[in-house]
Amino acid sequence: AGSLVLLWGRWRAAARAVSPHPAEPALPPGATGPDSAPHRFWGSYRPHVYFGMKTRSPRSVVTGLMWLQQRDGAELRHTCEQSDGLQRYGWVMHDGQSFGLQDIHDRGLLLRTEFVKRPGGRHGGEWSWRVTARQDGGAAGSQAALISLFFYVATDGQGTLRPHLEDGTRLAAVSGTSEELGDFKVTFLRPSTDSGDDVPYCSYHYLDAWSPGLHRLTDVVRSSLSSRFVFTPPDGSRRRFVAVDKFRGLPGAEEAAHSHLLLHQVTLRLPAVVEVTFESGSVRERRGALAGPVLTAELARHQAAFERRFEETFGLEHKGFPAPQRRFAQAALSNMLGGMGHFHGRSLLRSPLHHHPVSFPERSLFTAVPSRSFFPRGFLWDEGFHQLLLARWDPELSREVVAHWLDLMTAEGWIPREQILGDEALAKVPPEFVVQHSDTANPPALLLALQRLLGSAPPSYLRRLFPRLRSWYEWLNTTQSGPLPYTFRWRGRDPDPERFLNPKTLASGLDDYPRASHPSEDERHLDLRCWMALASRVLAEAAERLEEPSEPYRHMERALSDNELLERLHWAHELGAFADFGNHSGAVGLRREVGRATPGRPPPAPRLVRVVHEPPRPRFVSALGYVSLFPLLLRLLRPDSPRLEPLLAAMSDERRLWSPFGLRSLSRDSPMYMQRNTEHDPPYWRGSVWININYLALRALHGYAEQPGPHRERAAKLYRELRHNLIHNLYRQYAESGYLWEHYSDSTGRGQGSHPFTGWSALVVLVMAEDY
Ligand code: 6A9
Repeated sequence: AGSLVLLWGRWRAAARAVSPHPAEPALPPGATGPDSAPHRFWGSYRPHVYFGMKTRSPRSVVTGLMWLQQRDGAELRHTCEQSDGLQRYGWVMHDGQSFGLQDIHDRGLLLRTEFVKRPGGRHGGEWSWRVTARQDGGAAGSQAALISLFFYVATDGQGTLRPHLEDGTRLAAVSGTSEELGDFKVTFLRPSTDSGDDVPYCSYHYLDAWSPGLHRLTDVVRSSLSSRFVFTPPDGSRRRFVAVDKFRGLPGAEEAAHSHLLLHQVTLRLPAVVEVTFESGSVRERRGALAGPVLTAELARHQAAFERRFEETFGLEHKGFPAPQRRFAQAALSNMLGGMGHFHGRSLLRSPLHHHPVSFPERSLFTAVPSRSFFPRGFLWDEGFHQLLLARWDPELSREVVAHWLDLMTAEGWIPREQILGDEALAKVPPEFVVQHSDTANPPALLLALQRLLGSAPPSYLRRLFPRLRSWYEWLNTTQSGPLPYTFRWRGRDPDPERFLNPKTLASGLDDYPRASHPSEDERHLDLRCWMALASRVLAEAAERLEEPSEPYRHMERALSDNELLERLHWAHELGAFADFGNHSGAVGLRREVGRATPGRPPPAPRLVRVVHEPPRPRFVSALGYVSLFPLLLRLLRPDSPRLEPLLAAMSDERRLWSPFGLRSLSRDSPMYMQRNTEHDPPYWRGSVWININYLALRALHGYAEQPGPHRERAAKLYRELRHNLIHNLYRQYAESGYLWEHYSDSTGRGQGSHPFTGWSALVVLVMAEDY
């Protein structure tokens, strides 16, 4: 019987690790649907395509745009790809709800994509698009540029679409029905010139095809293109071009037909304007089509409202920022809002008790994304920073996002770090990165956003969140506990230390930031301890607002912000800073090793292996960088702490953390500074400037500058200089490269990593506004 009980216990634990949390969902059922939230039902919630819309529902009908410049070597554009090499694209204005304006610069072509929504009916209202195509710059060749725009509507496993053809080739409209939209009609209006006249000549094609899923739409269209067509305007300038022909199936695709695609292609000379209207069958009386001059007026009205609201919210004009910098800040915010996605699908999870990954039940996630091209999906700690910004623009929207994330929680209280939901998201991730491990945490940065929302959040909202917040906290507190009381340790570090210069700690979010050289159970991680202090404080504040017991959280908060205990556990005298503790060797390196040769085979490529020159022992980790600053970053250090001075000194020292472009992640005199981890793995958090941490630094310095204390003046000075450097460099990079980036070089300021990466770079708006 004893062993049966044991088995039962193991089975239960395994099931809990990967099954949903039992508390009622933070989002009441239907809360995001067309009845409760019609104003947010439709949106540009497909951040991974250059332009597209869908509804916040599981298998939404989607709409989108593709384009092709009709010249040699030009490619079909659809999903945002870095390899497309566009000079610049992104939302110039976007209000996160009913209006957006985007400019796309693609080698001589400027596409402006705009949408505006109009409320009405019972299915989330109606909307219109305007796509304006112009020559960009004077660089075009002698021949007037010819381009094709492809507008499509596609289903995702439910709903029906019907084409309406004119003259056999022009897809004038698509009518359809779906679960969440009822009857609807999408109309592709005839193109006009800039001045509103009919274009002199254009050519129409259409495609009616079935795709295995939304993730194959580009392939379906690409494989249907044929170059047998001739453009024959009346002026006699004939030329060949490419258009959709018959769809003959995808090579090698045996998958079932899942998505019905109807696509309208119009081919024309620049400049041209094409409008599309979406009309809902449930709108009984329509004040005329939202097109032409009516659309022009609506767009202008929304632009003016956006400008006004932006100034009311952030006050950048009032602060004296010139127009180009204000436009930059508007674009940063707009790309954050225009990067919001609605994803639906199942995560693949794995617990230490499972041999195979298990799929979590279907979930929807409404979230911003770090990068539309490279990471168009949800990341847990990134989202905390995204929502710090969005909570200022639209607290209701932020509340929804936070609730969505909490509803992804497992029975144990774990929230998987990376959310890869649905075929389109999955198509962007190499298989080895898909499975999420149930021992792997991620900083609870969402609590930073929640802290900002607490003041204005309705108690009913907090009450729904609270059981989940409590579980999340408990989960972190127990599964990530450290070797001593009031210490913490990130689980899930790279298991094979000999393969890396320093085994990574993906859970921390600071991936390759140097930690103890030999992962062990004796480690204590300073950043996690500080995150837990913050978590304790936010939990206590939430509990107090709900008149729930808060003393356990307050107790933890006091213990974790006790400066004496902090020093005992984490002050490294030899480093002159706070540090992690663990089984650590300060003398490791990578050596090129040539593998053993096999006779008759080419010699194997040399690879890098780690050599340990000095055996590890329990000690503080000899790295000065972002982790060392955490007690300051999260404002746990008292303003009169004797440790504040050495930290401020390290921050302002050019040989250590100060760079003209922001604080670098790792001190320039650290042995690991800008060192690769393996031959395939360049440095990431080993010197570069990261904006989320710089934002925390500014927020903290601003706080220390406001409180009396011996270092007040110094903090104020550092604050001013750091703020200036950060704004100046991000603006310069954006102006020069067209993008915000994932991180920035500490030696040149250049943007690095993926782009566009609005993610935490958009915090520059709060920095400009001095809103902490
Ligand atoms: C790899 C491969 C095309 C790394 O911004 C998201 C995260 C951050 O949370 C983290 O702090 N980024 C930072 O160190 C990007 C992580 C991407 C991991 C997935 C898949 C490429 O897919």
